[in-house]
Formats: sequence, C-alpha cells, structure tokens
Amino acid sequence: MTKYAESATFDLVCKALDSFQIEIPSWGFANTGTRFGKFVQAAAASTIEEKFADAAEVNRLTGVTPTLALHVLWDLPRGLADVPAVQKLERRFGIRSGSINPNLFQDQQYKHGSLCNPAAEIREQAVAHMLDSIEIGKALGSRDISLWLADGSNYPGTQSIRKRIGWLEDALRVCHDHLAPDQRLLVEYKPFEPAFYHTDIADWGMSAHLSRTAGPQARVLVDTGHHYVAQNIEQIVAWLLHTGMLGGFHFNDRRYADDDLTLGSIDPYQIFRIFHEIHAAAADGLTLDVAYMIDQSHNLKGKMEAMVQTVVMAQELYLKAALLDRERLATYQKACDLVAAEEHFRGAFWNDVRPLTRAWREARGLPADPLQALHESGYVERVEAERGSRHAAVSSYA
Ligand SMILES: [Mn+2]
Repeated sequence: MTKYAESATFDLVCKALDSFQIEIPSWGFANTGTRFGKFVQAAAASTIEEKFADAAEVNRLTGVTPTLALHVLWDLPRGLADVPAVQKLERRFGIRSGSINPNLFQDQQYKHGSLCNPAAEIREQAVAHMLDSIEIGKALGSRDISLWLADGSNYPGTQSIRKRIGWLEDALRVCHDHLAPDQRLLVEYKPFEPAFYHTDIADWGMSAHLSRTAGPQARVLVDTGHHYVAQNIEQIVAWLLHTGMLGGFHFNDRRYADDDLTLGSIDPYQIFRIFHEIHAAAADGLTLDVAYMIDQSHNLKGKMEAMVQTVVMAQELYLKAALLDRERLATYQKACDLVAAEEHFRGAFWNDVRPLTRAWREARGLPADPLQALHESGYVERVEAERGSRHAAVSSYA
C-alpha cells in the first residue's frame, strides 16, 4: 500500500477512476495516412483479429478500455454475416464490440452526398446501410450507432441547403424507428472537410435539432477535433448537458483543423474544462449517460503507444477535474471573487495527479505505468515481426 491508499482523497480517486471507461477505435490500430501519403507501420493491425488483439493489450495495460468501436465497412465488410466471427473474437480476447460506425462516405455513389443526396435512390441506399448497421448493433449487443456524415457541398449555389435538411430529418426518423429500446443514435457534427462550402451537419445546434426530430433515443456526439479554432467547446458541452442532449465524445486534439492528434497534446486545459462541466453537472444531480470514445488515427506515432498514452492522459485530466473542490468554487462564483475562483480552478488543473493514478492502478492490480509496461512487454516488437512481412507484401501492390 502506498501512502495515498490510506487518504480520504484516495476514496475520491477510486470513485472517479473506477467509473471512467473509454472506448478505443478499431481504425486507430490500422495503417492510415494523410491525403498526401501513408507511412506504413509494420506493427499496425490489418485484420479485425489483429485489431481485437491490440485492443485487448491496451485493456490489459490500462484496465479501462473493455470495448472496441467498429467501422462497418472496414471491420464487417459482409455486414450481418460477419457478426458470428466478431462474436468469436469478443470471447477470445475478452473485448466487447463498442459503438457501430456506419460508412456513408467511401462508396462512389456518395460523391454528392449520402442521406442528403439529391437522388432519392442514393438516399435510400444510405438509409439501408444505416438500418444494416443498426441490425449489426442489435446482433452484437452494441448500444450506440455513431453517425458521422461527410455530406455537404463545395460551391455556393450547387445544392439546396434546406432541401437537404428535410431529407436528413426524414432519414434519421426512419433510422430511429428501427432502434431497439436500449439502442441510441449518436449524431456527430463537423464544420468542414471533406466538403468545403457547406457541411450538412456543421455544428452542435444542427446535431441537436436532428437528434430531437429523430426521436428520444438520439443524442449529440462531440468530437473535440470538429470545431473552429477559437470555439468554446466546454460551453457547448454545458449546453448539451443542460438540455439532456449529450450522448458522448470522440476524443482527440487539434491545432489547426481535424488534426487527429493525441488527446491533450496541444491543449490539455481544454479537456480539463470539459471534464469539469461533466463533473459539475453530476454534482448538481443531472442524469448523465456519456460515452467516452477515442477517435484518433496516427500516421507517425506508434499505434499502441499512442493509444495507451491517450487513455492515461484522459484518466489524468478526468481525475484532475474530479478532485476540484466544487463547493469552494461555487462560493467564489457567488461572491464574484474572480481571481480566487480562477486561481482555485486552474490550481486543480496544475495538481499533479500522476502519483494518484499510479496508486489507483496498483490498488487495482494494473501496471503502475502502462506505457512503460507496454515497452517492457515486447508486444509491439512481437506483432511487428508477425505482421511486418505481410504489410510489405500488401504495400507493394498499392
Ligand atoms: Mn469523430
């Protein structure tokens, strides 16, 4: 037992960290690139089996990542027919399928949109893919269908923005009607890219509207990278909490656009401020049902290292915000004691919680330093040797 394990603070630490789980994405383990190039990593996963193996290793090291987000087209290319194989991997690796991510951006027919395409038959194909994804979710016992739409247009006047809103409302209502009672539809937004004039779901207000018109099981998904540079994301989170519309997060960091950088690598204070809003809402008695997911795909960093680093960073920032004395903060806020409030708030951010997360891991029988444990395990070198020759063969075709 460390000295921390006996303190009152440690009870709070356990309460916070025991309740914080984070979902990792299957695509975070695969080779991906930028639109300019792809630097292939020999250790990257190329099959669904390898993605499950990597996820299991991250969960073994951190103890808080029991689910793997799946991408329908990449992980279940045959749709429902692939479900039994995925279930076998779940049992073998002790990892459950997490959110199901439909793919409405890759097929050629989606050049001018999917659920918002001006052609009714293409919209129908897109809805059919959504319904397939919902059925896959039911079969796998996955609760969340996580929708990100690439739809939009590149030039003014080329599309009817309003007609596309109507098509989208209709499509999401149909999807919602097919959800099982315990399923949710999460609607993600993004201001631009790949469309550069208008994006059909550009911000949280549009997501919230579409979720409300879809039905009571739809919620907004906040991807931290999907905002303009100066946007106050914690204020958006506060609004979504207040209105009961916050469904979950895709975590990553950004400096310029949707950069897919490791969570907290550029602005850890922002993630702390977001977590503060969540802890504050919980303390005020709001009912929360928030899915924490990572959405990062690293082109340069090692996939396994980046994933473990992200989970550890998320835990540290979550804990810093959990340990903030909110009663004291409320006193300062009420008195409009600005400097005291700010100093108290940022003091919690500067609190080094790493000895506490370490003590919690030891108390839970987990490696005290997951990143170091990854290095010592030799896992990356092992899979590099196993997978490397196959990647070399694959990349020579590309
Ligand atoms: Mn995302």
